[in-house]
Amino acid sequence: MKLLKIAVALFSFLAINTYAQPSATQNPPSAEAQFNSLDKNGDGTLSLPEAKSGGMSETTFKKIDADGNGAVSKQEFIKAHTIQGGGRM
Ligand SMILES: [Ca+2]
Ligand SMILES: [Ca+2]
Repeated sequence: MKLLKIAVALFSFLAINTYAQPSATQNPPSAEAQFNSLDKNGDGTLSLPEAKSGGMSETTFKKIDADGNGAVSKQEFIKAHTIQGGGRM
């Protein structure tokens, strides 16, 4: 029965298509959570030793520290994360 095969193929195609629809509201929760886990003393900024203990290199730390005050604020951290996530380097 050829027709049945086509019907089955069509059905599974539609099923996959429906299933594969991406959810538009996908917010990566990682940036802020990562920052909080790195901020050991909870003062809202990352010092160089804190960043290093989290596996960050000094080069990366200085790159993320946009205003160069020697500490990475949550905004700076999230901003760097967003840029990396967007794939624009
Ligand atoms: Ca801190
Ligand atoms: Ca800074």
